[in-house]
Amino acid sequence: MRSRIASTVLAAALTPLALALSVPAAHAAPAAAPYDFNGDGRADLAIGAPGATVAGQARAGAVTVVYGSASGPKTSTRTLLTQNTAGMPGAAEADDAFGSALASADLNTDGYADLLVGTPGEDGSDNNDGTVTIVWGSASGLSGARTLFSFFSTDYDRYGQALAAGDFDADGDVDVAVGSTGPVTLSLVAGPITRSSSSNGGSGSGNDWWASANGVTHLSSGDVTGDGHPRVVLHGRAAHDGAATTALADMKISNYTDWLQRLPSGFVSAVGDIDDDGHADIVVGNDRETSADPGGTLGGRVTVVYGGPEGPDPGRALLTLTQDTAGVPGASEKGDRFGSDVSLGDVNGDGYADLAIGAAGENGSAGAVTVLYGSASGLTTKGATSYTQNTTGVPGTSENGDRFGERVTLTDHTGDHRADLSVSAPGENSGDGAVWSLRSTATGPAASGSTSFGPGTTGISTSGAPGYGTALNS
Ligand SMILES: [Ca+2]
Ligand SMILES: [Ca+2]
Ligand SMILES: [Ca+2]
Ligand SMILES: [Ca+2]
Repeated sequence: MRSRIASTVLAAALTPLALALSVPAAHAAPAAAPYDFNGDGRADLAIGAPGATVAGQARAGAVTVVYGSASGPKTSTRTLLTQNTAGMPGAAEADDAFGSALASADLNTDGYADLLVGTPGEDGSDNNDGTVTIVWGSASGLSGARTLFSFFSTDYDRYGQALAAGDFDADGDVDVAVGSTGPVTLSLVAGPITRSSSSNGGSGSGNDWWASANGVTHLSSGDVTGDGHPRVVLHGRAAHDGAATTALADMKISNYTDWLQRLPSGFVSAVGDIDDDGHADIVVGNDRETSADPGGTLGGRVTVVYGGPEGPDPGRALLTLTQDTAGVPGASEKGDRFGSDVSLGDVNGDGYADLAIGAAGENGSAGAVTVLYGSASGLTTKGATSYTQNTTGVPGTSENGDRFGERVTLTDHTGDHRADLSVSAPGENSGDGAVWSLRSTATGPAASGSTSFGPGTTGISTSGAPGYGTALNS
């Protein structure tokens, strides 16, 4: 079933001549990997605290970036970002919620990854218009910023509540996809985007698949077909019954909303190549109970959709995982929220993407995280491991309401080509929130030697409920 309620398109201003000139010169720096803001080959960790009080303004929001090192994210090297930081557009105001969404790519291809920060509560032409800030990478880390183009401000609110970056229109430069609420719920801002560039156009659309009241609530992307261009996974809630809706879009097509491919429904997703066949695979998390979502499951579930040349591979069965699946640690219990977040990355360095799954509701919302491993035949439960704050070697103690696993990210912070596991618990210490980082070895994330830090360590006020870790590297 295809449907489209509203679709408006701005003509792209890109000319064939500009395209020809965009071929990189021989001396150009190779684009940095996402989140490597200082270009040292180690990805850095960005942590959103949208509930943070800034200069007395409640819930203005803050982001800390902790730089990678040979031993993992190193809190002594960090950058604190708010809308009051010198060089940042705007000002920290109550309920802006700066840091609600994060994404990264080397937008200006200078060898330093750049950071995109969503501020959905920013007031503009009306309340909660929303804005997106680009902060530029450099050899010394993040510094200097600009505001991302926003084409339809009267037609949407909460612009920046979801973000993804990639060459979505397949013209050779990095674009930004932005989720919002209102008649326009998804915008494509066309690259190239540099410190001084003017707009290269873009498009915006809405769709009955995701109700305008909730809009596009989450985005992920990856090369599902193996053709070198990323597809976008969209999440929202359906207009007619509020059910989670998830679809795959090819934004190379101008009327892509007419050609959406429906995916198993959920609220979050990750894209990566679990079986290393050249087609990235899609993992969708749905942490709701059946009473809260028509696609829900007791305790929550995660579904793996294997990629193929046309998108989802029709020759491969969906793999549905719950805590009752044989080989998955734990048991499905009401409110576990298995699938509160998902992340894909090659934890053990064998070439197959591995999967981290948050279960933020486990044990009275103390929370837990499970890691499952990829293989040539797909995701397996062999070696499946769970981590909590009570795991030996992991700092802290599991307490009700911590929500450990609300966000997870598999990112190589040490530069050894193994993705390390970072986990947030936004409920830690009555809503202060905190983040844990576990270095990966050939046998997976090591609890021994793992570290933890919270807002106070990185310069953020613990007034109110900052919710440190509400967003992490995506
Ligand atoms: Ca780095
Ligand atoms: Ca850059
Ligand atoms: Ca694959
Ligand atoms: Ca692996």
